[in-house]
Amino acid sequence: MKIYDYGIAPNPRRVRIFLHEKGIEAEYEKIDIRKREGRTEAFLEKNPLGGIPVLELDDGTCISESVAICRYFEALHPEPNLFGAAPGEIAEIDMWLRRIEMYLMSPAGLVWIHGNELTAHLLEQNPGTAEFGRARTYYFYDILNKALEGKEFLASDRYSIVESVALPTLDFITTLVGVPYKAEHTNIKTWHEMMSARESANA
Ligand SMILES: N[C@@H](CCC(=O)N[C@@H](CS)C(=O)NCC(=O)O)C(=O)O
Repeated sequence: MKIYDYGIAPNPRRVRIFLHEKGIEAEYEKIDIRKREGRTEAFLEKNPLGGIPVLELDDGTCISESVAICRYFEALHPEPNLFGAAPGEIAEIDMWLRRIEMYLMSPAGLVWIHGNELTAHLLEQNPGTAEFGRARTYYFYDILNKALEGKEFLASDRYSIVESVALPTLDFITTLVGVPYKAEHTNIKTWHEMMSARESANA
């Protein structure tokens, strides 16, 4: 099996961080998304949406979506458990995964697509959509900051997949997208620094 990957892209990085935390080694093949290699006819056969990461199994089955790929590896290697053990923990982890995806990555994605010069060649940008995305990102930063009050980890009292997903998401949004959290978001800053200091952050 192998994983189609691209170094600085946030979604493939989620999987690399997760696998590092689980102690799993994988084979990677680079798909240069800047050269639109994920949009070739051959790659669209693997993922009709054209994005990476994609996990290709030995029988040719292709699994896309970063969290689904992580879930596959968790099922294959249940320990260390990163998707939750007790029902409440499983649900909290799922809740935060969905929140990070829908209320952080999605609005920040609007800023990336409609407000960044690096994506200007892809479509006719709408500055109003970028502004909407920016406002919604800040709205979620406030919620995230409050949720992290007195907590080391977001969903549980231990490291989980939520951290593997949230770190590259936050790195992407605060750097490439250009929507940094505010100075008052001290809990996000502490969490961000702690997760960035883990060995897996370099995976
Ligand atoms: N929801 C997907 C998002 C996949 C995605 O958008 N990947 C980006 C890289 S971070 C990509 O391949 N962009 C290039 C493209 O879509 O052509 C996931 O979680 O894997």
